[in-house]
Amino acid sequence: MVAALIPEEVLARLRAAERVLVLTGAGISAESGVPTFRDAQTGLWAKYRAEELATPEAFAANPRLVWDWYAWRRELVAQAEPNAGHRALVALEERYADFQLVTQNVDGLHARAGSSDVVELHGNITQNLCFAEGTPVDAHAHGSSVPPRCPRCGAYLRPGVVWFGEALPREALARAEQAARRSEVVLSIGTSGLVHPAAGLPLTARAHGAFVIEVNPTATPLTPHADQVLSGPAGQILPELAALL
Ligand code: BV8
Repeated sequence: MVAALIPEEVLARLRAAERVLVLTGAGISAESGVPTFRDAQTGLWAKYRAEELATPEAFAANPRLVWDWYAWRRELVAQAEPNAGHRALVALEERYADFQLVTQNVDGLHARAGSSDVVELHGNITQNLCFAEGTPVDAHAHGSSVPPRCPRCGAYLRPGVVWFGEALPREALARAEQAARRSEVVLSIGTSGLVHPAAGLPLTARAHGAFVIEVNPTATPLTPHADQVLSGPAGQILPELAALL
């Protein structure tokens, strides 16, 4: 495997830092076989765009279609394993007194890799909520209804993720923004930087003096604002970075 060139300044900044923020997107799970948002949807879903299905309006209009889309994604996530990129972040976390991992991903792979205290900005695909009450529903009657219905009020269940047009969980967003304001280095990994307010976090960190490092094989709207860009797959770059620190 060709060693990725990690600039000395990246190593120096990460060695000197005490407070580090990591923001991850779908790209860190790509090497686990979980499709990213910008990858063309495969098979049955090829004719839909994720932004069209991941909305409360889509669910209200066609609950079964949206539920089945999440069932398909849940199956992919259940078969996926954390990859070397996820594991490298577990090693990195142990180096810092103040390390905050914030993810846009709903696949739960960071926690499965062993990361502690993961801030999930957009929820978790393995959870269900009552569509009417918004409250978590753990076990639910397996009746014939698709989507299943809330055992308390009979409304449909929905996946416990944040849809487009929905507010992010207040506490998660507050913790992410606090970390962005205090971090000395921010690593933005595997995100297209298109979805807000998550995409604003590295810029908030930069505005508060943080050194911004982007890990992504392609350019994003963050790239011009990054101090260093490590162009390549997270599953290759992050283990090298962790080993060199
Ligand atoms: C909000 C969970 C306000 C669901 C997701 C109209 C009304 C309201 C809001 C808006 C509006 N118009 C615009 C907005 C704002 C909107 C937004 O930003 N839209 C975009 C499309 C313009 N945001 C929202 O709606 C947010 N809410 O603003 O609420 C509000 C406030 C108060 C009260 C009411 C409302 C909610 C956004 C959250 C949406 N939910 N996910 C689900 O999963 O089904 S977003 C989803 O896409 C992901 O979670 C992620 O956050 C986002 C972007 O995906 P990425 O993670 O970046 O992945 P992507 O595929 O895009 O890119 C992958 C990257 O990885 C690429 O760059 C690729 O190069 C790289 N890569 C590939 N392989 C690798 C790699 N990198 C490293 N290694 C590799 N191997």
